[in-house]
Amino acid sequence: MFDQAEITVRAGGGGSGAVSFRHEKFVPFGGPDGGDGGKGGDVVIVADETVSNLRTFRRRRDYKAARGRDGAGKKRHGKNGEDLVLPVPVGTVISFKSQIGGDSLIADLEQPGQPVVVAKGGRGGKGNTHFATSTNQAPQIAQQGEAGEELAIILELKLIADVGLIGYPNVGKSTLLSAVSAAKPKVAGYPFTTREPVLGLVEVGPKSFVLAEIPGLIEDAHLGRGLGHNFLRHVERTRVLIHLVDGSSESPAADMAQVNTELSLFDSALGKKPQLVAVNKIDLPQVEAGLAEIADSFSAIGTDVFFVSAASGQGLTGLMEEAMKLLRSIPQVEAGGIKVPKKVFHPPPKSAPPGVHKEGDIFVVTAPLLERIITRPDEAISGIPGELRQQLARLGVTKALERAGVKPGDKVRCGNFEWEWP
Ligand SMILES: Nc1nc2c(ncn2[C@@H]2O[C@H](COP(=O)(O)OP(=O)(O)OP(=O)(O)O)[C@@H](O)[C@H]2O)c(=O)[nH]1
Ligand SMILES: [Mg+2]
Repeated sequence: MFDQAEITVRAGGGGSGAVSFRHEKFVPFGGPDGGDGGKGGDVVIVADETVSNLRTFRRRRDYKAARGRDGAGKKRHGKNGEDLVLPVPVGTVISFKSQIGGDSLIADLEQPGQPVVVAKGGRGGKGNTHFATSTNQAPQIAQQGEAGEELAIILELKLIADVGLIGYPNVGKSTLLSAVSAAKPKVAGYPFTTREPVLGLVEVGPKSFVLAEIPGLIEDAHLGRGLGHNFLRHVERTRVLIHLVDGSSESPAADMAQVNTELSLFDSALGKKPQLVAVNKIDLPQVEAGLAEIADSFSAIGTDVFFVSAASGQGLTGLMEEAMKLLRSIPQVEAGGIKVPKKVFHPPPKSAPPGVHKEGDIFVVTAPLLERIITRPDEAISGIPGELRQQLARLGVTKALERAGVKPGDKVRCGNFEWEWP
């Protein structure tokens, strides 16, 4: 009963900062005026009521937001990359697929309009204006844009049950669910056969609703007895309850009252949810014989009841039609129009201290932060500019190279920048 898709989302990278200098008529040595790069677009997933399934995401798996534009001279800031917004059905659960294995929950989009940023765009690089110091008025370096976050995620559409099927263990909930839907929960003559909620789609004419069997509730379920407590949360999401009682029990009305007490003790709002009460197993001779008495005991407490047999199917159509009617009388979106703040999910950082390895005679440095420092592309670099040396020391690259045994005259490479070790 799950609709699922696995996709890769990539936020836009930041634009690069510019290396540029003022060229003014009467100013022979203009200062640096390289603008910053724009921020990359985020990938945002939004719960959208007009989307009903995840089919689109099984067809196309890669999603990429726009990159930020590069900065330019005259301190012009690069344009920010546009966000990529992916609409998914309300009720979609998003989890992060970790390379190490195991998934972790990113978001549970339960409310229409609820957004979550699943991949954050990279920040724009700083232009060379930021690198000017009192001793270096003409910085030749700027910063490249930061890479956008990239991750593999799993989208799962949980069917949200409209109607909850509750009642004591063994009253016939699974039998009823399999009689009215295609669900196939296990049926057995002992309590707690069903240990997790089971969902089924019930069709009533051209309409349908999702019915969920809530595992057996017993006295003190709210204190954690039986299986009830964990599953009361599922009841919270439903809009209508069908409360099934066993007609062959000693006192069906007392059973119903007991389960309702449990519901209210857990959460008073649950006890107030609209309920349809149905007495089951009326096909049994002893139940049939006592029907009038059962009817009296319910009317004494002011409760209308349906009489059904999950086994023979008697009365089930009427019960489902009534549930549909009740559902339609309750507004679907109670939380409509609520503004939910956008949450941002950050995958675990990949940052690591700078690494050095040798490729032939060349010392190759892997240091994302250093790779982001760029030099003026039109300037041939002889040796290593003093300003870059400072950055090397600051980022721990100098130490890493020395540890790797670099000697003056050796070739060093980082990203697409190569120079000779002084
Ligand atoms: N005669 C008769 N027996 C029924 C009827 N409905 C269910 N039963 C029987 O009652 C027993 C329990 O049925 P289930 O459908 O497993 O009951 P449940 O409420 O899902 O039980 P748990 O999941 O264990 O809480 C089984 O032996 C069923 O065959 C019915 O309408 N008539
Ligand atoms: Mg069951």
